[in-house]
Amino acid sequence: MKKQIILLFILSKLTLSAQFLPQVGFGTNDAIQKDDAKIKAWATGCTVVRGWINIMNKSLGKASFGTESNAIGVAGGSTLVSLGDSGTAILTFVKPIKNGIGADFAVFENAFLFENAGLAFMELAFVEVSSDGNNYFRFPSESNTDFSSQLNGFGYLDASKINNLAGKYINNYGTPFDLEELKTVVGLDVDNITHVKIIDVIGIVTGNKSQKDSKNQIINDPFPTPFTTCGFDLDAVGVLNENILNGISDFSYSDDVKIFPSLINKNEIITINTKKNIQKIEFLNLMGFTIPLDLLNKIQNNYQYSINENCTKGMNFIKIYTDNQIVLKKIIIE
Ligand SMILES: [Ca+2]
Ligand SMILES: [Ca+2]
Repeated sequence: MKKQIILLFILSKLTLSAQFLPQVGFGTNDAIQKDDAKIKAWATGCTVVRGWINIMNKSLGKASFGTESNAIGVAGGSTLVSLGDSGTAILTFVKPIKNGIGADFAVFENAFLFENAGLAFMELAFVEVSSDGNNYFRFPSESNTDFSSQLNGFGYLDASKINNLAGKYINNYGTPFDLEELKTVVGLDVDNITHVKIIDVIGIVTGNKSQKDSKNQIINDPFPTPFTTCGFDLDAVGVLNENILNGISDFSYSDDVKIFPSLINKNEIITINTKKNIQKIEFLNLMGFTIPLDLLNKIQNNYQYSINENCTKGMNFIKIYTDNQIVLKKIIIE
């Protein structure tokens, strides 16, 4: 009898804890399909700091699958970048994200369904935003998945127990985030979000590497996943609400980075003059399509790059990454 009561108690607790929207295909949900017309833009820049294949056994090294460019542009499942245990990705955009009606951006992972129970193999990530590129603020997350025993590397999760963690929905369906939830945060301008940071949830349920949601519950996520593809597999970040008044014109203004000529033909050379250290530059068109450009020459403060065949004609941008700033400069290709 006692056993039955305990079982009933556990069952009712499990039912109560399934309080969030279910997986795509298993009832009303708020997933953003990748072709949804509400998506106005996609991330145009991505910087990844890889995490470990197994944070408890660092001799295995770090995740290595995919490249940063795989997280740029439209969602589509086949091109991904794996973050590894506790790995991070920072996404940037041509125009800042603003707090409009409903969800403001969506994060796409490659989770897939397990049989027919609404469960899916997914890997989760915390999501943070910044309006200055320095100070990041985390969305309050909840994971009601039981954490009394570790989900192994092939474990399945129930989306209805998860809220505000990226990776909740299956591939081609983004997990939405609404900046309204962060509008009272001091130091954050929710109408001018320039950076979105994705942080792999390690997922281990015991020891000092376990991580908690904003309700102080340990997050159970498949662990270990000892492959080069381990950790959160970032596919894309789509923007639903853009701040069309800000962005390009603001970014373009930087007196200490000069570019010439601003009118150029393909296969000609552009020069960027700056005292700053340039880490890399990319060609960027208005559709958010980017091409990394190779440094040909550096003479004192002049960095020279060739505009290659793949660069599109018309008005475009050169995105310049310095040590502490990203600068966009307009160029016209004839
Ligand atoms: Ca909103
Ligand atoms: Ca993980």
